[in-house]
Amino acid sequence: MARVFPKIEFADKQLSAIAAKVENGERLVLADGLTILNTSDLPGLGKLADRAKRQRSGDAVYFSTNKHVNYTNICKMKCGFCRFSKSRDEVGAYEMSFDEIIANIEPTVREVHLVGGLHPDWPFSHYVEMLKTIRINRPGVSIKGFTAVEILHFSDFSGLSTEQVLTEFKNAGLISMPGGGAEIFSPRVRKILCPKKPSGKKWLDVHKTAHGLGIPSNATMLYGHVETFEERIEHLTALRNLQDQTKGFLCFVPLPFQNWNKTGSTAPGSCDDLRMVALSRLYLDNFPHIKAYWVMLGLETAIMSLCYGADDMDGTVQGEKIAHAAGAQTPLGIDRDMIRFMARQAGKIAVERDSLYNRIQTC
Ligand code: V47
Ligand code: SF4
Repeated sequence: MARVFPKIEFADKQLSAIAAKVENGERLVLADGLTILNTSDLPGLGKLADRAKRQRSGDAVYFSTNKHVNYTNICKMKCGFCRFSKSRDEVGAYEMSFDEIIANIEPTVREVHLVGGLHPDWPFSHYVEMLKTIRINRPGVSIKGFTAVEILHFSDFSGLSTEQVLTEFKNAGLISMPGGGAEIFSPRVRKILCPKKPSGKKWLDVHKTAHGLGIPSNATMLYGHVETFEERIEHLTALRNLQDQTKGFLCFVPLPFQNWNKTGSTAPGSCDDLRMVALSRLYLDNFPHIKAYWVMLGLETAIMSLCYGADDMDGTVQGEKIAHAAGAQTPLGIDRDMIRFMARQAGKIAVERDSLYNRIQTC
């Protein structure tokens, strides 16, 4: 029997109109998104987004026993917001050998998140061999690998089309793609933050191609820097439009900008993070999952996010380097007990999943 939810009393009456739209299955538009990002009625917004989450996934919050492998930090792109990338001869530049990569993926790991800098010299064949080596040495591990920006780089380097690159990767063992590199699609913001990065349109085209080849993917948005609320919502609209066509996105991951220094952080605050998670859940009505990426949100805000529409915690995330290079204060990995504790704090049940969101076990 369908669950009947009690009526929510909103302090912000503008949210009542949005609730009516959500209830009637009507799509939210830019003005609704602005209302959500500006509301001071966080309790009302949380109830609305949590309801939308529960209608999709009940009490479950998903996680994966996973490892992030960032195989090199040498990157020719040099995005203004990135503290991870280094030039080849800079102190701290590194390249992982295949043996090091395999040693980093312990036999208990079920999924590896495999991304790195845009290495100026490594040929495309190096990445194909990387996938094959992981598949041979860790046959039980799903590989979620390579951002759309990396795929474009491999295509440039090799002269192959993005479709050919992705086909070779799929044949070598790639299961899905992460959502990195999207930043904010707005050309205005890209010009300021990462002028050399391929456009939002190119990012979307790579994901469209991947979906057409049966490679599902995630999408991200980096927020809390110089973008406007309108630009955030336009980014979500572009993702929603592509998802209408392909249905290939599994999950959306809002990434709060990490910008830590000795006196603290200029990153968005927790209330902005919660509004962003709730907006993601309500606006992206065709995305199955919304991720609370605890590495960048912080553990407390990640728990709260599970009450604001998120139904995924990424995972144990051992080995992450990108957020931590920018000063993220979160642990370098958490264990399953912590995942279970966080889910319970939010009144939810932790469910271990594989890369494609098939349930493995309840924790
Ligand atoms: O593309 C770089 C971002 C991304 C900073 O798909 C920064 O499941 C914040 O995409 N502050 C990589 N973000 C991380 C990523 C990701 C993470 C977790 C799960 C998934 C998924 C994807 O990190 C980059 C860039 O957008 N990034 N520097 C920074 N200072
Ligand atoms: Fe390179 Fe990615 Fe960092 Fe940009 S965000 S500099 S592409 S590693």
